[in-house]
Amino acid sequence: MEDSLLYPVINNYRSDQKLDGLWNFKFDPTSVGGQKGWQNGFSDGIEMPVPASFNDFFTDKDAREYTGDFWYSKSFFLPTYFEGQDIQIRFGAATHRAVVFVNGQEIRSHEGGFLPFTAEVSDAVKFGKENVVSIKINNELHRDALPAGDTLKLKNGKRAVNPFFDFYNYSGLNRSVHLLALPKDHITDYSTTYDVSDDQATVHYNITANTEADFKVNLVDENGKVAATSEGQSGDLTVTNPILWNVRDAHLYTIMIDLVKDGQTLDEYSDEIGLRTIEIKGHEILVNHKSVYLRGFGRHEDSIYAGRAFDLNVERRDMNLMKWIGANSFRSSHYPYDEQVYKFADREGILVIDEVPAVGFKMAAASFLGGLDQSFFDGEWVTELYKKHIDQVRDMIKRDKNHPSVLAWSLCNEPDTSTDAAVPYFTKLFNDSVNLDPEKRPRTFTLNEDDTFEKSKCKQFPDFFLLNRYPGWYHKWGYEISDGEAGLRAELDEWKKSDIDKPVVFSEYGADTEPGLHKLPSIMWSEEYQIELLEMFNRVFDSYDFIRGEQPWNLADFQTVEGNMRVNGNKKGLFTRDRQPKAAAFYLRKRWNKLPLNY
Ligand code: GCB
Repeated sequence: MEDSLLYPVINNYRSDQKLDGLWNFKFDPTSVGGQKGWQNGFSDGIEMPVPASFNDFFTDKDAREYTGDFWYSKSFFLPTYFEGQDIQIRFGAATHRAVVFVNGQEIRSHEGGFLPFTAEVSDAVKFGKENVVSIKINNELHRDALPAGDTLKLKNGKRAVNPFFDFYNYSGLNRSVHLLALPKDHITDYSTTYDVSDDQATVHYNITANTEADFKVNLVDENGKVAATSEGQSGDLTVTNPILWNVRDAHLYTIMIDLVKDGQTLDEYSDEIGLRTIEIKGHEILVNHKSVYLRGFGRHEDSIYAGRAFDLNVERRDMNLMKWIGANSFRSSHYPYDEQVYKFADREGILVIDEVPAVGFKMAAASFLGGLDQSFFDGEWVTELYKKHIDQVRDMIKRDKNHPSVLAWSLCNEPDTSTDAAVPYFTKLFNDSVNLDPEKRPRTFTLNEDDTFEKSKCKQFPDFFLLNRYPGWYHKWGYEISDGEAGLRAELDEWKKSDIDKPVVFSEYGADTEPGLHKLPSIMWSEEYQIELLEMFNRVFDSYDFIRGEQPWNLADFQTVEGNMRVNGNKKGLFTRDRQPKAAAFYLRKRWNKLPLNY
């Protein structure tokens, strides 16, 4: 687990300089970079933008599909006034595993392509001089890693990935790189929990630091007025007549933490938080004790040219589209997104189901793309996989716990839960993660079609259910869609009859739709069929009280591996990949804007 995953800030004690821009880039297909001294930096590579996935910049297929080791290198100047401070380089994401070098010295390695990690480089840097950072990255897929897949060797000697998941293996430095200078004695983390009533809210806080110290804490409202103060490493901040953070009606307070030694402030960290509670009661999802019906999307970080790079412009557009259509939530399918996404959601009052990159834990998913037919959790890779899985759950919760927008943690997408081998795996995962979130937000995973009410052996674990269902598309499609509806109702009748009194959210359903394809009467792939499929699901949702949310797949079209099931990617978006509406978006907008919040 990372020591600190606090998002970088600039103040009197902390400096944050982005190392984004052009880096030098090289493929290393035979893994000889280390022998050739690339850890010392190089200047004979390709100029590669950061943050970005390297893939779609290339015009030749070998480069776009490149699988194996690759390197980035950049020089940076470190001013003498940083001497005596803790110098760190923070990588927002490197897909999927990385080794960091500074001035030739190996600093650390990291596994996991969707979460940040920090290299402590104070002992390796030179002040008042140019320094070189190099990073060796590897983008192979394995069954014992997240997300799961295989790496194949083609007869021509090239490597290729076989992802057990349906999104392109975009690779590289997909998020910003930060050069940080922190005081030697510094705050490493903080967390909050909340009690709220109509006229009072209490923030219980807890701070960690790399030293023994005193702490002063202020809570400041949006007008800059101090709403509460406290002292000590943990304590309470009580606000009378608080303005609560509510869904689509967000209000943020700033928590300002000072680390003090001998009466002198040595560090300060401030962050925006929202005063609100989250609970599951019976089949209701409650925010501030009030029921919320989720409407929104599964999404991807995906756009043209830069692939999976975080792009503030795309995110701004996506947030506007979600507001326009009347969404109040999304799932960060199938990996934790860039921190700035959660900051947006905090400000817009949008709830997030935060998902760890545990996807592809199902051999049927592999066979969808030509794989094997066995239980995923019987595999010899499971012990190693589990270590990485729980490690990334820890880091995700550590990184995102202070966002008011985070509603719940999704610990896996569509695992194979219909076999006995899944039970010990998920028993351990749910036990080991129970205390990670001080707020104890609900934990869940998505269940796919094979994991029906009858077949899943893991229904005891989630605090609420996320169902991914595709009648009308992957089965009972086209003219047979009425049978798809009947099947869905039959399954939901079983849920209803059972003693499971927990909310069910439909976290995926949809139809691939080619924008501009119109047909009367509808056929699959036409804009008309996408609307008919959504209408069918909505009729079903409206018939069952315990369904507490609808998140069709996907907000926008996105890139996948090529194959006979995909025409230039997955087209189940309500919006195109360039974020323009399909006809179904107008249909959904009407429905969602009519539904009350607690529908
Ligand atoms: C799923 C997966 C998602 C796919 C989707 C589809 O069940 O969770 O990653 O993209 O189906 O469209 O096939």
